[in-house]
Amino acid sequence: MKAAVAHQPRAPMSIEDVDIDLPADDEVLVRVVASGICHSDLHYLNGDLPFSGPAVFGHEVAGIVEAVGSDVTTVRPGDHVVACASGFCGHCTPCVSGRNHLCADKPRRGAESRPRLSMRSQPVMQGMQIGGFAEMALVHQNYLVAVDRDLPLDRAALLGCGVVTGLGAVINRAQVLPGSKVVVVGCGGVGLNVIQGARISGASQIVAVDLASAKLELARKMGATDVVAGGPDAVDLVRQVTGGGADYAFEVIGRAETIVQSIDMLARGGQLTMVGASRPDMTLPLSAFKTVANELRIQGVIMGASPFVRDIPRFAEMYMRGQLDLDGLIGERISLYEVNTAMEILKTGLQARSVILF
Ligand code: CND
Ligand code: ZN
Repeated sequence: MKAAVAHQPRAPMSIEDVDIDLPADDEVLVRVVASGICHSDLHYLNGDLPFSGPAVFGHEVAGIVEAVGSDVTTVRPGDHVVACASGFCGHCTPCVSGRNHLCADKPRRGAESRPRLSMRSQPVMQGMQIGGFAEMALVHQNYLVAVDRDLPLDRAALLGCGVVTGLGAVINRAQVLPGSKVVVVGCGGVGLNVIQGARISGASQIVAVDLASAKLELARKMGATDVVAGGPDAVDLVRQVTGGGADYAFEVIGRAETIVQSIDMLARGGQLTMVGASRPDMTLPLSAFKTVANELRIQGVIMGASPFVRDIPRFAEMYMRGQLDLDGLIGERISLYEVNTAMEILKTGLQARSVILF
């Protein structure tokens, strides 16, 4: 099968033939129909996060089940499915505590087993155990959920990361209350879904902050009531429009400067949720005094703290009922051969999600 193969950081991926194994007992072979391009893949390709090539990235995937292993009970051939990086074992303490996004024993093939992906008999790393920049993906059944066949698969793909991460951060982690004031710093594929989550939760004011004016326009379409240009003046402007700061801030970029800005945008008693991924060695200058005196709450969230097998079908239904906008999240539909150009566009921040169609 054809796949976009990353051999090293800071170099373009190349479209090559990659061998994919048959499903093991608990695995599912998916014919990929759509694969979204998330900034988390760019963090690896940029060299912010380590990987050793060759590797196939791509984790925002929707497709059709082609074949299943003998122990697979959750999906059948022909089912439409969405993959999610929050694969879970179902047995560890986080899983049995209802937090399977924090699974401590994520299912994977061990080093002693044949690799799922290979090239010229050498193993190929499968990004986030999904490897979605490819015609086929071989994944553990607990990385998949079936969705309604009426849901278009290009939009379904977005549910697997950008939507679950953004909506989940608001609904599952921050638990934004109706009538509150929310600021969202960074309005990309994930941030736009934080805005939608705030709208759905009944926030009375949603302030979007981004460097790109095109993103701010899109943010308004997703529910932002006010927009503020990113940069050094953003904190003062947000404090002005909110009349003293937001009840909830979401940082959806992963940069120290914007995290500090997001904290400074909070009203007393406010809560920051950090969504953006950063380099493992990045630290923050945090005022301990202000954090205590203003009773600030600062937390992280991974994959929207989402029990995705529950949430993805729910979010799909919200789309079908017109409560969630997925159509406006797609900036462009591309072929696998345009994946490097799409990564370059992602770096500029000018466009919403690019989705590869197979
Ligand atoms: P994307 O690149 O689409 O969006 C980032 C946005 O931030 C763009 O619109 C930029 O214009 C904007 N931006 C950049 N710098 C600034 C600035 N200084 N001030 C204001 N706006 C700025 O990225 P994405 O939406 O795909 O992902 C966003 C982050 O979320 C990224 O770090 C990704 O890795 C992370 C993420 C986290 C999780 C999780 O589970 N916590 C899951 N998926 C993605
Ligand atoms: Zn992602």
